Amino acid sequence: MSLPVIPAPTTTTTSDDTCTLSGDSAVVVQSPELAGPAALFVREVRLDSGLTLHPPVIRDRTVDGTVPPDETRAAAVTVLISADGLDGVPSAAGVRADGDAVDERYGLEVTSDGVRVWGPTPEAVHRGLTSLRQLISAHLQDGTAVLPAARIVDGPRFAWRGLSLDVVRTFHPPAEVKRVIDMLALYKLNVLHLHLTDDQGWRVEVPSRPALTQVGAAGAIGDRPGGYYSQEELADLVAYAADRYVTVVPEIDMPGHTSAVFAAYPELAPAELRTIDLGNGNSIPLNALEPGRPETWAFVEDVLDAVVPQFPQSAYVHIGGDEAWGMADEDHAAFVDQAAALVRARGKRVVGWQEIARATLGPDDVAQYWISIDVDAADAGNGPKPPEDLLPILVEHLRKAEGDAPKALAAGARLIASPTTWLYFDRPHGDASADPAQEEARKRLGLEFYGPATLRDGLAWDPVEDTPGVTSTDQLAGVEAAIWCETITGPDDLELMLLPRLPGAAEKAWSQQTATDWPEYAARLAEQSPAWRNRTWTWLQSVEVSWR
Ligand code: TNX
Repeated sequence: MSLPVIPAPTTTTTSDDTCTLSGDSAVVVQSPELAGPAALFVREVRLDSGLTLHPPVIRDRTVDGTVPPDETRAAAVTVLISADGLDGVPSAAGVRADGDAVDERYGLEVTSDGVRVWGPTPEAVHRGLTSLRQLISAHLQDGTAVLPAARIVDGPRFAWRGLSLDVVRTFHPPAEVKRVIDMLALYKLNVLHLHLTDDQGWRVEVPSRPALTQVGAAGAIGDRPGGYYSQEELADLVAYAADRYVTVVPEIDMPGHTSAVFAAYPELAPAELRTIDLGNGNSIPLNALEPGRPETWAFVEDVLDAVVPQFPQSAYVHIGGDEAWGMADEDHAAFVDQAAALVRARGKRVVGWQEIARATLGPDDVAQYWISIDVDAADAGNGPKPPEDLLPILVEHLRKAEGDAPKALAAGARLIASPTTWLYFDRPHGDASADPAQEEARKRLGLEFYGPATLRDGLAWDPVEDTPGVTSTDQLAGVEAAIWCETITGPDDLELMLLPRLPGAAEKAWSQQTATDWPEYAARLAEQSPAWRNRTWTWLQSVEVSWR
């Protein structure tokens, strides 16, 4: 029997016994460093399901100093540091965004006497408690959770498991970003990649360059409100994420996608500004930061000096590098090389979109593979349909892109798998919604030229098999979904495009089971809806899933 846990655990065995958790149940902490994960677990269970467990007890005293519950009254959840029985679980491939080598493997045992969750590190125990959260939500009825007896041993396939969030095309306020962090945490995703800068806006403070936020943050796409995260707000977001074992990685997109920089500091723009008119009221800028000018590098240094310290957990800085349309190849490569050197000089590692492979990469670098669009289909007009004037530029871009992943690998760099085909959540939903009100939103959301994809389509791939040039898990840093917000106007739109796809991305990033059977997955997915409802998260109520 498979348990309603996403991502699917490495090994699960079940038996006929049950264990009942109720408001009388406590969490018993066997070593003090687990007090944090235990307290977080109790808070999250309450938000997921309404079930209020007793505050955690460190053996015989409560963490917050109040009177301990009578431990004999009800089954308890015991958490402990131990590597018992975890030898058979492979260790994670790839690299973590925080640069650490943290063992996330855990065990979870439900017997008629209670629940035991263990792992060699507090983070491992936290991952195990996350599986337990899902079991509780799926089995809760009338205030008690009757859990099936089971033994799970589990660990991640990949170390880097993330979501790239576009906060430029639509500015998502901090409270909404926290909801997204909550979603990541529930599915054992551990990276939030914030796409902080683009043509339409600049969303992070650089005190030495005040116009970036005073001018560059003013707008978004169309007449959507602008905004930026103050240093205090970012510190709060980064800490909120860290408490949930999520690392926030900043992206400063350059040398292209820099119209907001040029609006703030026109002296950094090329002498002659060029754009392609798309004929539909939109245009695509062909302007980039120029590597040959000293003021470009004074600017990049100022930005890195201000931004890097705002993301203390991240071992990486994402330098963008994508779609520097209109820029000569050698200028792009020269720019990326120097930007990367400035990142390394600040003690951080380099990650960028796959186009950075055209510069000089090394084994510590990470290139994010995204362009899985079929170039011949695009060229023949059979595939995705971009605006007509863009087609020649796009086709040239796609042809060059074919060499990126193999080139990065040949340089010893790792890839993050973010293929547009399966992990771009701004692709329209192909499944109809059971809720007629959602059908209007569904038809409006997502970039048309990608074509729609169903939830089932989203599962039918493998990160190793479907990334060009990759033959072993360790060539990947991990897996990251991306959500771009050209069509997304606010929180409801954002959540409708993230859910229910996000757990599917987590399945690919974490689960050791490489083949995913849709009906089996859909049954597990259906069990997620009670928690989503309790958390007031919006999700596409796909007619292909029998939601609870
Ligand atoms: C390409 S993905 C972009 C973004 C767009 C996205 C739309 C990438 C690195 N660049 O600027 O928002 O397509 O899906």
